[in-house]
Amino acid sequence: MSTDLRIDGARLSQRLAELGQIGGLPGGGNARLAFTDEDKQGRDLVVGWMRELGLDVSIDKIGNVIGLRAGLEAGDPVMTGSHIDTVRTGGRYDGNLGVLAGLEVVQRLNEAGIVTRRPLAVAFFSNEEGARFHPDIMGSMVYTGKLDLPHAYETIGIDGKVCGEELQRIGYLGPAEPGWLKPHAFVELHIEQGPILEAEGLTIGAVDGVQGISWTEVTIEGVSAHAGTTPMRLRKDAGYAAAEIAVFVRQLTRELGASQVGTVGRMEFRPGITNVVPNRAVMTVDIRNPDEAVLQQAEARLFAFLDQIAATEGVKITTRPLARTQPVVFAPHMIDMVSEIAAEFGYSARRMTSGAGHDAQMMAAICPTGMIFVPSVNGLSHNVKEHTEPADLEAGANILLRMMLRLAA
Ligand code: HGY
Ligand code: MN
Ligand code: MN
Repeated sequence: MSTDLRIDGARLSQRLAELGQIGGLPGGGNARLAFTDEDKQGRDLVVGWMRELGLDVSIDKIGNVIGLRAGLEAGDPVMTGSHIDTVRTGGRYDGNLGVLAGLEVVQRLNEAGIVTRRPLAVAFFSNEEGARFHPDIMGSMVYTGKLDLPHAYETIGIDGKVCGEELQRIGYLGPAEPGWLKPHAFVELHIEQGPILEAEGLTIGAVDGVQGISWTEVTIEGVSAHAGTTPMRLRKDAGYAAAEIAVFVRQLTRELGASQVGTVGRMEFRPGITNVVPNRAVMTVDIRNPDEAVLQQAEARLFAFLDQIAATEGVKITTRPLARTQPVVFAPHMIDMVSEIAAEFGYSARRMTSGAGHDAQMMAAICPTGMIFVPSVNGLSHNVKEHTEPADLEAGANILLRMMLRLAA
C-alpha cells in the first residue's frame, strides 16, 4: 500500500470554495446556522459528494451524517469528520475543512484503488456551533450520549424556533440511532482559529486536548425610568449592571492568569431607547480554561459577583446555563501519531491545546481521538476574513490521509 500517497490540494480548495458559496457572505465567509435552509443546502451538497464517492450515507435522529466506506474486513471504522454549520459571521474553513478533507482522503483512495483493512467513515455532526440552538457541539453530544434527544429537540433557538421542528423541516431527522456506529478511532482536521502556529511559523498543531468551556445566559431586570428626572441613587438600571458584569469578566481573566479567557458575546437592552433607563438586559458569558479547578473558581467568582451587583443596584438577576464541557485530553498515541507523521512529511509542528470547542472533544469519550491543526492567517476565525493558505490545507489533509491509512491498516 503506497504510503507516500498525497491528497489533491486543488480539488480540496475547490470543494471548500463551492461549499463556501452556500450562505456566502460579502468578504468571503459563509453563514449556515444549524437547521436553516442554508444548512440544508450545505448538507445536500456534501451528501451528494459522499454518494458520488460511493460512500454509504446514514443520517441519525439529530441529523448527524456519516458516510461509510467498506474495508476488507467488517468492524469498527476509522472515522474522521467535523461540522458544516457555521456562526453568523463564519469563515469557509471552520469545520468545513475537516469534513471536505475526509472526502478528499476517500477520493484519493478510490483513485489509487486502495481498500483499507478497517472500514473508513467521514462524518459531519449537527449544530457544532450552538450559535442558533444552545448548547454547542449538540450533535456529537447526542452521539456520545451526553445529551438526550428530547432535550435537544425542545431547545428554543435565538430566533424562537424549536430545534426538533427545524431539523424535521430541513429533512434531516434521520432514522439511525445516534451513536449506532462506534469508531475504532476518530481524527479531526481543523483550523487553529488562533494566532499561535502563525506566530511561531509552524505548519501543524498536534492537539493534546480541548479546554473546558462554560456558557451562561444572564438576565437582569430593573425598572425603566426617565433618563432626565430620575436621581441616580433611585435607579434600578439593568443596562449599567450588565456593563459592570462585562467589566468583571475581563477583570476575572486578569486575575486568574494567562489561560483564563472570558467573553461577553451578546448584550441586549430593553426598551433600548436613548432617554429611558433600561429595565431589562440579557447577556451571555463565555469563560474557558484548560484547568477544570480554575474554571470552577471562575464560575464561582462570577456568580458571587452577580449576587453582589444585584444587591448594590437593586436589580433581579437570573442565570441559565447554555453549555458546559470539561477539559478533555486526547489519547497519547493519537497525539504522537500526528507529530510523527508531520515529521515524516517534513512539516514543522508543535503540541498545543485547543482554545475552541470541537466535536473531537466529545468523541474522545468513546474512542481514541486526535486532532490536527493548521494555521489561521492573523489568527482570525468566526470572521469572514478567516483564511488558511492552500499549502497548509494540503499539509493537514496529507497527515489526515496517512493517519487514517495507518489506523485502518
Ligand atoms: O465556541 C467554540 O469554541 C466552537 O467554535 N463552537
Ligand atoms: Mn469548528
Ligand atoms: Mn466555530
